[in-house]
Amino acid sequence: MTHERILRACGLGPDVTQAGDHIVTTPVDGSEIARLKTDSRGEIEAKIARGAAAFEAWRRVPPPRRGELVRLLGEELRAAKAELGRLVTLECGKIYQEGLGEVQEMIDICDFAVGLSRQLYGLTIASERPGHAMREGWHPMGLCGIITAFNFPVAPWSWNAAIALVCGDPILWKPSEKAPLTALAVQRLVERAMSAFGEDAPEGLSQVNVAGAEGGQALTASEEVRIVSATGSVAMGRKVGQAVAQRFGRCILELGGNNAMIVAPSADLEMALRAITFSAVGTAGQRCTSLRRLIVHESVYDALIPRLKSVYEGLAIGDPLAEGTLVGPLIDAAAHEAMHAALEAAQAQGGTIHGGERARTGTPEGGIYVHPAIAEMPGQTAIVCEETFAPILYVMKYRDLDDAIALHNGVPQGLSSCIFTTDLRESEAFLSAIGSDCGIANVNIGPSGAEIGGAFGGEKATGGGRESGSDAWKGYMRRQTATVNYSAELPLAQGIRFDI
Ligand code: UN1
Repeated sequence: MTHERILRACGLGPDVTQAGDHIVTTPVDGSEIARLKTDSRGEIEAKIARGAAAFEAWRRVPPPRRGELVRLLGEELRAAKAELGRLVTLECGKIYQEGLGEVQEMIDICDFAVGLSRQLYGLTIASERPGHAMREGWHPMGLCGIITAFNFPVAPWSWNAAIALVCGDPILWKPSEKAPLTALAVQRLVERAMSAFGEDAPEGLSQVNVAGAEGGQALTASEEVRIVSATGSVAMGRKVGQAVAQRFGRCILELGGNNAMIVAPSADLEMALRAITFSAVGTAGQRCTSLRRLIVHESVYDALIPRLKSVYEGLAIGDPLAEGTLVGPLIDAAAHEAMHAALEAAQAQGGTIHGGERARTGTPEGGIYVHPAIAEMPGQTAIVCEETFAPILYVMKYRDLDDAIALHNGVPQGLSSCIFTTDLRESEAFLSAIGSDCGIANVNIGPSGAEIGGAFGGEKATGGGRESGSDAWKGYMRRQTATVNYSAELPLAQGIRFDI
């Protein structure tokens, strides 16, 4: 299928793709696929004002009715799964299976949010005063700005959007400059869902702002944007976090990861091998949950690492739209430079590198395809503590589990983690208060590929935010504690006497 047909199948004709001068290229072959119109600062301000106005109407709509809009969006996504999955692949280079998986995450979170729309539960609390009732309730918060990254161009939007919408918050999306087409395609689906829904979906309820960094800055600066949920680098998150904290806005940050797996002596190595490969080379190592560090017990190192190297040698690298490909391209030349620099640093720090070079046979001209790299390291050197958004797996040995956990936690980031073991003592220790310090901790599965039902996010430099399932919805609402006195007396709390 030509690039143009993939775009058209998602409703993106020349009226959209040839409307301006922001050039979008595909990492598949480096070719230009669109020239988009970008929003000026004034247009972004106008969108913020429209979103804030939409809040006035949307917060009045009962939550289960708001859920109906998200149900309709889920239906649109189901119908468009194949086309949208293909566009995800075209725009960010992940293989088609993963493109489909990303759209499935969107469908799943819509289903979750529909149920949630009837379950925004509060609490009743025992009051210490006679004839008083105390309760805690949740109210809509306001306009929610959503900043997304190129590597997951649509799913993280949906984790925020589906939940924010049922919580009563309008949404304004600033997609990555590298992946705005998927955002425009999704916005079309939202608009279809809105017209099927009826007139109680206000204009401005869901908007997209195609812009560079200034688009994100407008969201972080405006008092009207009550919540800013941002996915991206630690450097970006630091700026967003500070700007939003300055005005006492709320931030939900999902930043970098430097995810590790501990392979213990009792591990099922067959399973570990598959999990390592999927999580280290999937999305060409460009997931925030990608496996970047492998901490292997010295007793199984020689049974595992040579096999891993031979699996790596046989990986199908190439066109991500082609059936059977497992590793697609890097997003751009800058990603390749970062990978190259990291491998040079790893070597200088005592590492032995396998793979990492350009893959030129059987790969589309113009794209940047690499052989995923394994770097056997003498220890957790400086470069291992950095997140390089590329398929580099640093491998280290350990002898004692406490040391392995210390190594595991000894990096700035705290997103996802896992252990392969069949020893209950080890797995429980890993999940305990003295185990993994990450937001996500798994046993006998890799660190990537989380389901939407759990809260997604991590600690330390990962930013501390939680999105998606569990009670992450509370981040999109304001909490209200209410006390009602139904007696004819006015007793004060704490037994204070204040007679007038
Ligand atoms: C990301 O890379 O920003 O857990 C998100 C996973 C996916 C989401 C990754 N469900 O790997």
